[in-house]
Amino acid sequence: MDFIKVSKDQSPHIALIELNRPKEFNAINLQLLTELSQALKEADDDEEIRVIVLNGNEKAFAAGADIKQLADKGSIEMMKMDLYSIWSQISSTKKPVIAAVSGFALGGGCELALSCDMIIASETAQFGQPEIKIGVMPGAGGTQRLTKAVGKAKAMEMVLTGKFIDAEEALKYKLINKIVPVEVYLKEAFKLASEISAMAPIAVRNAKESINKSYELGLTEGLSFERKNYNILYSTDDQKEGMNAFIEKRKPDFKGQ
Ligand code: CO8
Repeated sequence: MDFIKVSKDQSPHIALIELNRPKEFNAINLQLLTELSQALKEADDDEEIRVIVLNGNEKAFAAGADIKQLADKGSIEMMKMDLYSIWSQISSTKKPVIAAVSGFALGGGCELALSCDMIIASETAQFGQPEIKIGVMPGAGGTQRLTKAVGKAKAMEMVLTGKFIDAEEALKYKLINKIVPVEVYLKEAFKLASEISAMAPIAVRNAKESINKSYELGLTEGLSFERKNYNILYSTDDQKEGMNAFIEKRKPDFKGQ
């Protein structure tokens, strides 16, 4: 892979996926998007991996889609490129994905962070949907996920003016989980990933799926979905291990079975 780095050696159950196009502020071109989708699929299919951390670099998580690649495109070409089906791999990843965001998360970069399950931000992080300034609008979930995260008024302001918000404002609007100094933002994302990776993987997966369903279903259907995902956990070894470990006053050893 040219634009994506994957490492699994920091922790036995955590995959670190990093965008690696630093000169262009990690602008997302078709190749980067394809490689990212492939890396996420591989980590999702890897039995050893329980949590994925997605990182850019200190200056930029990603400055959006590669404007130079899109500038001369027509609507039919955009349809044929079908970036959306590649993009959908990102949001359909079953394992938790934590975005470690420092510097710019703009346009498709902000949408990429929003497609993750949690965001740990450095104090230099800036989030924005500046597409309006270049004659378009968000096209990878920005009008939907951003609105659900920050509410209509702030989403309208961000999307219609293209103005960025800093980490403090992002925290105030519940877009992110935590702000930490830039020197430790990746370490902090790993800390969170590590906590989650100690839990029962199938329970984590079902819980993530159920929370995401709350965006799509009404309360009655959502509760019914949750109940099915809950009941099914009673056929896992990890449920027996977790409950017995509590009763026996010891730490559970979850196997993902
Ligand atoms: N695309 C291509 N190149 C970029 C991008 C980008 N998004 N962002 C930065 N670069 C390049 C610059 O062209 C420049 O290259 P060069 O050195 O060859 O001239 C280099 O990175 C450094 O950039 P700057 O000189 O501009 O650096 P500054 O520090 O002055 O500014 C910014 C940094 C603020 C990040 C600025 O570069 C910027 O505003 N970038 C564009 C941000 C933007 O508009 N993003 C939205 C893009 S559109 C989009 O994301 C639509 C998503 C739809 C996805 C659909 C998929 C399914």
